[in-house]
Amino acid sequence: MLVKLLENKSVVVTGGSRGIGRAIAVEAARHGADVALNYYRDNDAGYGRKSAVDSVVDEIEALGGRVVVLEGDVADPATGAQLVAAAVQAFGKIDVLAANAGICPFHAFLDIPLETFRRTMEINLHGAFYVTQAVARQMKEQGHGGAIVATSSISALVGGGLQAHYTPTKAGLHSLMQSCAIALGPYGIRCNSVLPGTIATDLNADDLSSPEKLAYMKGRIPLGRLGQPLDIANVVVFLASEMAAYVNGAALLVDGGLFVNLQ
Ligand code: RM4
Repeated sequence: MLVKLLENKSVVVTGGSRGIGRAIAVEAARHGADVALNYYRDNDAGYGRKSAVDSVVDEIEALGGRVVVLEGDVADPATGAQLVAAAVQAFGKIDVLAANAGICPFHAFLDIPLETFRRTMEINLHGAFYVTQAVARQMKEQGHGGAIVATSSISALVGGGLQAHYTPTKAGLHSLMQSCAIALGPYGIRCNSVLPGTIATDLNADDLSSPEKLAYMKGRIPLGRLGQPLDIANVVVFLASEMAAYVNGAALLVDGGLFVNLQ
């Protein structure tokens, strides 16, 4: 019997059509929440005949959850406000934000295209800043607190030779949540980050298509397997729920032991 940890909550998820964001959206619905789901172009039919968005909407509705979908580029400051308006119009409030949207176009440092660097920064960090600010303004106005969880990464703590444009954004998200925990705590708004390790998603499908890279990563993980989006979604649901009522400014590694595994 599932104890529903987000009963009647209104949850906003960015980057919610695939990967970790999709899992967060579905698990929030499984735990009783209504979901406002943002995505951006990420809608190819990776789920059989249906588009990614149609598929996740079906899955949420099959769980009895209400869902509203809004396409928008989080790197556009207006998207955050539009997402808030859509969620409030649909559900009357916002209780939780999963600031999840992110990209990781692996690329060598010395010759990375400027646009690749800029887009990674603008989506992963600036986008999360804009959406967090828009949602926090709504939560403050509502007057009954809330919970914000950013999808940072193990890459906030360690580097990647092909990720010099990416790891700073994840470190930035970790730091953003720490500062927001201070700024928003007086309004009863808790801010925390989840730090996934290597999770099997579209983000790293190309990178891990190399048998050598896949074997290397699995070999470094004491639990002996890559993470799955559900492994992260479960922790986000916890951090968003009243079970984490006194958790504020925290960063939770969810990596199978990858970070601590030196030898
Ligand atoms: C994570 C970590 C993983 C990588 C993904 C794309 O932060 O670096 O190893 O697969 O990003």
